[in-house]
Amino acid sequence: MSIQWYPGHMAKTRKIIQENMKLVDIVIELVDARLPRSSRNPDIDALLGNKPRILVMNKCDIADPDLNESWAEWYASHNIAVVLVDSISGKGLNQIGPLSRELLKEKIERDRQKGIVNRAVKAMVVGIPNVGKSSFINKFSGRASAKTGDRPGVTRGKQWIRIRNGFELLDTPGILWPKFEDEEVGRKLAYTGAIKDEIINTEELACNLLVFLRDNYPDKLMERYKLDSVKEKEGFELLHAVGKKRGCIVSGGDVDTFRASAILLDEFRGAKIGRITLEKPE
Ligand SMILES: Nc1nc2c(ncn2[C@@H]2O[C@H](COP(=O)(O)OP(=O)(O)OP(=O)(O)O)[C@@H](O)[C@H]2O)c(=O)[nH]1
Ligand SMILES: [Mg+2]
Repeated sequence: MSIQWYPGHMAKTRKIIQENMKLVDIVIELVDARLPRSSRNPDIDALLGNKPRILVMNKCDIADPDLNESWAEWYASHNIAVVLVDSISGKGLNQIGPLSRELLKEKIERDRQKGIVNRAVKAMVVGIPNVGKSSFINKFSGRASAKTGDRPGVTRGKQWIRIRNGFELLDTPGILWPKFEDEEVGRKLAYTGAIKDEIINTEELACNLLVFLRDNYPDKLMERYKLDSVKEKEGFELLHAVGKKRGCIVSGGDVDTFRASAILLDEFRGAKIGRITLEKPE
């Protein structure tokens, strides 16, 4: 997969995140619940150091409910505070306040001894492209959120969003990069739309996705495309079958596999095939 981030760009992003991190009490790391491992930045742990963190499994509404639970347990067992969130409906967002105060209880207690109470929790959101950072910030902050403006002496012109539940959010999220070098990771990211289609071979991608669905969610695949059987069928065969069912036929009667691929990927991304998670915890 020929996807490259320029090292200079990566270094710059890292520097921005590191600078912003000094200004916040807690980091809210968003991952895609359909890809709880591959949608994480591999250097995130080193980048965050000891900074308190909440891991938000976003888009939980379109991920496999059973695997949502398994992943949440997996993260909890690795001492990472985790919340399942749907940033469209807002589900799960109400857990973030109490969880943050729990994680920050020592700091809150130190503040209290100094006579400071009810100080807003300063947070920043980080995550890879398309994971839902903007949606999360909008929903979490509420429509009527007000920018608190520049804070002289604290930041160089950074904007904070003060929100009703005792938080101040940095209004620009930290954009992290996923681990593109690993072909399997790249493919999974592409299934979800986190990588632009123009730079990938969509037919190859669709075939790979069909093989994954055949092996992991055969019933959903059969149901969606009214297929009698998917067992032992190769990816391209499945793509043909999907194309046929969807009337992707070119003159001469051949299946337009390019169009079929676009349909499949589109329907996968829109969760029309069902709630699917692309990886399991170890
Ligand atoms: N079903 C579902 N869709 C979501 C959720 N959160 C975000 N989305 C969708 O995911 C897509 C990307 O969301 P954004 O909020 O733009 O993501 P982002 O991380 O800000 O993306 P960049 O700014 O490109 O880095 C949009 O189509 C959102 O509607 C969620 O919790 N559930
Ligand atoms: Mg955004």
